[in-house]
Amino acid sequence: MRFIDEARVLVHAGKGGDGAIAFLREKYRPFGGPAGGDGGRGGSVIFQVDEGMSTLLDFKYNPRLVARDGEPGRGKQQYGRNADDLIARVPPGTVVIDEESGKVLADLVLPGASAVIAQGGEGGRGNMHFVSSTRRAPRIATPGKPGEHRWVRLELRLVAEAGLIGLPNAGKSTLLRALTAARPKVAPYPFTTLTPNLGRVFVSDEESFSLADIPGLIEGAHLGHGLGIRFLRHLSRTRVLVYVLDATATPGDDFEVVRRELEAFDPSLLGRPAIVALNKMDLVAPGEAPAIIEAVEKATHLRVFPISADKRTGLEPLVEALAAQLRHLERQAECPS
Ligand SMILES: Nc1nc2c(ncn2[C@@H]2O[C@H](COP(=O)(O)OP(=O)(O)OP(=O)(O)O)[C@@H](O)[C@H]2O)c(=O)[nH]1
Ligand SMILES: [Mg+2]
Repeated sequence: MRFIDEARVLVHAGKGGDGAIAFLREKYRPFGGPAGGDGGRGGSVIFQVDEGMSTLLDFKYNPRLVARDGEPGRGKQQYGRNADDLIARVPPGTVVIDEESGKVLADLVLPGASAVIAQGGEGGRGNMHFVSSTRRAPRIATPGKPGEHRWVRLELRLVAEAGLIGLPNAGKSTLLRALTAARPKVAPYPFTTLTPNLGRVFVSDEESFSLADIPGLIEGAHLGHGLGIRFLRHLSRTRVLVYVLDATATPGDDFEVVRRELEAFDPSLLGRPAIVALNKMDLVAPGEAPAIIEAVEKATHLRVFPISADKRTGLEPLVEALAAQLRHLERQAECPS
């Protein structure tokens, strides 16, 4: 399935049905009084989270969401039927932005969360409401109100608690495969991963967290080099960053490159809690490992976990540290001091 994380969509709610002008005409009551009913409400356009979805692809094929109009009122005091709302399903993490004002209309994260993005028009009132002592046979009814309509931009920001970032080929996708059931492609060349991938890490029976694999960054990504930096948007909800560094390359320098690109996208990312997964340690001679680890600790000022994503060694302490960090942040969020 194609991963699409941006879309532009027209939302158009239904118009309310018009109120009716009608009079009761019965055999023995030729002028039985005004009996025009109200029009029905127009359908609204509602966006709702569907946990099973992971892309905005549907909206590429169907960029116009038009709800039905309400039915007009009828004689004999009959109301027009309300139109059904149009429910558009979106993946968790979808942000709905009004194109004209740039305002965020909804940020839909939790399963089942929903928001009315275009409100259906109210139905008009039939002439049966306009009777008064001086106006016995009103020929007045009001028209249904138009439905709201607007262009909106949809942006998907993955709901990932932790995110893997690093240069191409560092082993991010290999690590996601080792820790989760996700199956991103792995290959010995840069830019294997072209779109973010999401998986769930199970720490224990009761504890798990979501982990995103973000496509590789290179020097100048903020200038459009490589795949650029737009995928960094998917880090906006992550609470912990994992710098994946290749121990056989120049991990200290690579860290700086990645940091500069993060800063260019959003400086607040630099303040995000982070740890280092120093990868490909299976290729490092045992005698050299301590010096490399120490050098990376010095360069990054972060906790460094030597691992081999490929051989699946050193993963347990890494997962435990991530889980502990997330637990800690959760406690802080619950009782901020
Ligand atoms: N020896 C060894 N090779 C590894 C390890 N982790 C990953 N590799 C290899 O490194 C290459 C790149 O791995 P990927 O997981 O595709 O790297 P990536 O960071 O996802 O790369 P991009 O998607 O291009 O950004 C592949 O050939 C992997 O098999 C490791 O721990 N040890
Ligand atoms: Mg990859």
